[in-house]
Amino acid sequence: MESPEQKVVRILKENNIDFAATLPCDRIKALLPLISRSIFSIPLTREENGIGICAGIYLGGKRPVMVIQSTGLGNMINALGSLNLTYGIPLPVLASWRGVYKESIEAQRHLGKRLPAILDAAGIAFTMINSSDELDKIDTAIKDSFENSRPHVALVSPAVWESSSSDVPEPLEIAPRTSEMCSKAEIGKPVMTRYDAIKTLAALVNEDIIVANLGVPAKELYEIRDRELNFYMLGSMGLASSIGLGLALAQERHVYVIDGDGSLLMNPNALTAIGDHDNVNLSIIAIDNAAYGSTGNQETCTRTRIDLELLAKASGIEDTAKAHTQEELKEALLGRVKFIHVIARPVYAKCREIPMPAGEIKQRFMKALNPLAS
Ligand SMILES: Cc1ncc(C[n+]2csc(CCOP(=O)(O)OP(=O)(O)O)c2C)c(N)n1
Repeated sequence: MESPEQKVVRILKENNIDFAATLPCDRIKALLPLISRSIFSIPLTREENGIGICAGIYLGGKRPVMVIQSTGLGNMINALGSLNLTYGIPLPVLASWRGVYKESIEAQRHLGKRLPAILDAAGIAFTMINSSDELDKIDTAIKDSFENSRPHVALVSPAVWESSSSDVPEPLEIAPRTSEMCSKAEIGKPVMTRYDAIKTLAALVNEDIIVANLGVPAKELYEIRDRELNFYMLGSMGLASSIGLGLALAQERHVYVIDGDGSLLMNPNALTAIGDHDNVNLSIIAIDNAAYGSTGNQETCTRTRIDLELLAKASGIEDTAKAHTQEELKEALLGRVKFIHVIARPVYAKCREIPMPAGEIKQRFMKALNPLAS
């Protein structure tokens, strides 16, 4: 007889899910290995980062799902609102719903019991699944998400898995390995501006994708060279490189991401996720002006302490470079270096707003990427 876990995997497969971004919950420890055996799985380190990766996967023409613990929804609300709901990007989320059914962990209860009200207030569609008899509702939730281009959360009660075997899968063997990091970096006085760096990139791309970070970077790219293969972020700070990773995983063009020091420091999980995926067709251009430039140049800790290139290396990204000049940046871009640390001057530029609503940015981009899709 089909177990509840097997039924969930069958529903995911029947809905042509290509990628599953996951973060564990004890209640779904039998489900997760079953999913990863038949669907390309991306282990997450923070759920919000999964929103960016899954958005990139969808924009790249593939179908993602997220499988997480319901507590993670608390880490996702801004991104669900400012990315998925703003652009109309689908995302089915299977959330192991903690805090409400036979819950022994006190810390789960506060958020868990309020989740339906929180999702409702945030305008996020959700379905409660209280027993294994209701698992077909997952199918309906996934279809709703893709047909209506919106996130849809299935809150799956632990009651669903009560009849399942509680055997814990054997842990993977840990292979011995050597890690080595030897690096001395000089960060000189900045000469380039972010505008110079974006101009250098925009002059080099042809069939490549550019994902531009929110705020001034997106507006500068629009002004320098608007093109259909530019994806302009309007919100979801911290997720530019995550969207880039999802795009690189889902399709074959090279993806350049214009990211910023403030944004990368908000979500360094993006770097560990990229470091976890070898050979992706992705270059992160981390424009480090040592400031939250778009909000008035408030300083970030790259001014004195943190070297983003070393952070990238420590996150597992081996192919890195620093660029102080447009010539150095050009060389790194042509070499498709994975992480390019651009040392830039903070300039508080006033740029006009991008005169395109989010839905149009998405549609134009997806059409250019896959002209045959409807
Ligand atoms: C969660 C969240 N916090 C704060 C902001 C406000 N905000 C928008 S852009 C930005 C600065 C981004 O700085 P950085 O990534 O360094 O890029 P820069 O503007 O310097 O190019 C901030 C703080 C936001 N949009 N979202």
